[in-house]
Amino acid sequence: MSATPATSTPASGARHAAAERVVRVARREGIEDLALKVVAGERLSREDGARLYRADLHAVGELANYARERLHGDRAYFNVNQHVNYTNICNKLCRFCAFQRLPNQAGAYWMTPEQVEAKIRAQLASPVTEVHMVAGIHPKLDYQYYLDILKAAKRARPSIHVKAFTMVELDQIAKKAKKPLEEVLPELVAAGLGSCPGGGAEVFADRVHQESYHLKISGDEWLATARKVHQAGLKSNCTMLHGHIETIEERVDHLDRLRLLQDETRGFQTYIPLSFHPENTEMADIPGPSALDELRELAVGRLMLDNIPHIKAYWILMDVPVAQAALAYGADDVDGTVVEEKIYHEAGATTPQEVAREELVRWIRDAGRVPIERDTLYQVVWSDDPSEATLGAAAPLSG
Ligand code: V47
Repeated sequence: MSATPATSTPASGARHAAAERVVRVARREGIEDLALKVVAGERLSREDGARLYRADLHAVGELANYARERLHGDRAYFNVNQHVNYTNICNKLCRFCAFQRLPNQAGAYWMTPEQVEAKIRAQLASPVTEVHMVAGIHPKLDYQYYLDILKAAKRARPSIHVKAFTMVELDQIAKKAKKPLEEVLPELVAAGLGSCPGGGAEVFADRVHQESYHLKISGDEWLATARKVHQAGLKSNCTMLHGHIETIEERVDHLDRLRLLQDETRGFQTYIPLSFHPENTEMADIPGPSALDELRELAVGRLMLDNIPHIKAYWILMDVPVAQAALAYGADDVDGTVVEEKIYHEAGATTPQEVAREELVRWIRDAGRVPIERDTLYQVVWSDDPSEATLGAAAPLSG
């Protein structure tokens, strides 16, 4: 690398110094070639990805932080949201899930549209901008039900953005509608759907699909469904469920397949690595990932997914201090206030089920970042930094 950039401003000087530092640290840990690629904005290969999983964590973290700051500076995003899990009845029997119930099992429930509406009305005093609606695959719910719960959400709070239905739910909804998803999506949008969450992707590899979630759509089907969602003009998130039976190569394959679809559609907003929570699941003998594994997964995600704008450290999954540290390991988003998280708490999560907006702001500030409240599509809702007032949509990807 040259010692000084050709036209030097304080900002370009600082970027250059940061680049020199990450290359130096990477050299010490045997990944200088990867650091030079990242600094030059070159794409990392699958082989590079596998090396990131085996290299020194803190060198990988520094590199991911470099990529994160190049995109987002000191900004860290959060939102004021509310979860509604409209049913826990599910016929997919995923071995990693503690949330699912069979129809006659103790604790099984489904919400009527009126109950969904009441849940959302109950939060009217709080400045919620998003409802996150995901659930099990209840085989008896008909197509009209899904339209009705969207309408119920909008009736309760017309301004709310409804982020609902994973690719797995969308597959079920189209089957119930007896129509192609391409015809169903505009009807869901007309009823109130705003975008889709990233769940249900698990690990795309066929081996993992067969061994831990074989009744659910495959990796190929998840990607094909996401393609249709993006082609319908909707944004979605994407995830990977890590820390169970998958290998490093299967994780890299998963990330690469997300990246290839994103090259095609540009529809993914945010990648969220979901750390496996074993309690009360059929895979309870597996310990699940450590905090260090979680940091690495976020960092590798930032470095491999060079075309996905945001990386989320979902605070519910990890202790708050880990989510704070994650903001220096590639993550730029911590999710939101949540209100009544169920999926991870059934599986042993010990974090609170919700958090006040002011607490999120404090956590982010304590981590040395600038908190930005965003809406679901990353429009700025609030910031205490006056320069953010004109930020608008998500910062563009560079490199
Ligand atoms: O689809 C289920 C996973 C997902 C377990 O898009 C588990 O903003 C770990 O998708 N251990 C649902 N993971 C959660 C989800 C999500 C969460 C937060 C934000 C967004 C977003 C999406 O959770 C499921 C499945 O992949 N899951 N059980 C478990 N025991």
